[in-house]
Amino acid sequence: MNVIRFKLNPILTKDNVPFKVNSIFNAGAVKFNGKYILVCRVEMPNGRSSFVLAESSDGYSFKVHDKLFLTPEDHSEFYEYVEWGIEDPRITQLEDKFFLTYTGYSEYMPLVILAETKDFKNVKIHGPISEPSNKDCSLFPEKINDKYWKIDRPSAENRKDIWIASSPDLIHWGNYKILMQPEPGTWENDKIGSSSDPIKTDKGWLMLYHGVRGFGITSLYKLGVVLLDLNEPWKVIGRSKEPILAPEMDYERVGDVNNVVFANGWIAESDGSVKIYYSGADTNVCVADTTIDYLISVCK
Ligand code: M1P
Repeated sequence: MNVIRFKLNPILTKDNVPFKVNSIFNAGAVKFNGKYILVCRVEMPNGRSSFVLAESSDGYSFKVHDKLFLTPEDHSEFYEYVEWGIEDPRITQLEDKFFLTYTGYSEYMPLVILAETKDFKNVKIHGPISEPSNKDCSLFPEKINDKYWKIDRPSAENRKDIWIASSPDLIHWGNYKILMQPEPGTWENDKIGSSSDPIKTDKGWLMLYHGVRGFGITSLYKLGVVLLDLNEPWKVIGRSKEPILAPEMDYERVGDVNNVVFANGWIAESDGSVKIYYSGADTNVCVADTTIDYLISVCK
């Protein structure tokens, strides 16, 4: 199986949101109490983003909640770092807690915010876990060598690479290492960023990522996959040579930002299948099906 788009894509558009938004897109995904939960970014009419939950019993047909889940205003002591919006949540389950890593956007430029919840009702916001500019942060879903691990994308001096770091407590980070750089002259020439929490397989950690290449005034966002060593996750042991998903359909080609497929959520099922939740043209939420075996095969 390759990566197969769901035939009823997009599964969510702004018409599915029971209040006024400009768009719904870039959803983090997790299974909780037997339900599929999406934490979706909604761009509000003022152009700043918040999060709303959508839930489903089959992973394809979602109902959007009628109230926002998390807003910049919920960030009281950290408000100045999220005043322009919160964006692109990734969700990682660590034991009985769900950790959200997302972009806080403000006059200081993007940085990474950490929050946690046990029930998708009450949220504890820990605040920034990076300086600006940094985004696209995902956590590994278990400790490795007795440490927590994150991947993220600092930007400086025109560099947009993926880095990895470890922590004893998810708050204090160090042991920074470069993980991946864009591949010059390819579909990911300009920048890369991680998509969601890596999936553990017997061959290594599977990590989904986006790669970007600019053409004149437009940029193409595509998805690739990489395999990291199980015990030394800073070591790349395989990487897709070609994108596994690229903008082709009208709902990926045309929207608020044309020619974008962007993912920040995926769910691995017990039968080896994987649902990739992604957005087309920064305007909707879509899903595509694939398998762990296929994703590993393209990393070889
Ligand atoms: O427009 C595509 C994406 O652009 C940015 O992603 P990144 O900085 O990682 O390339 C983000 O604004 C993202 O929300 C958006 O989908």
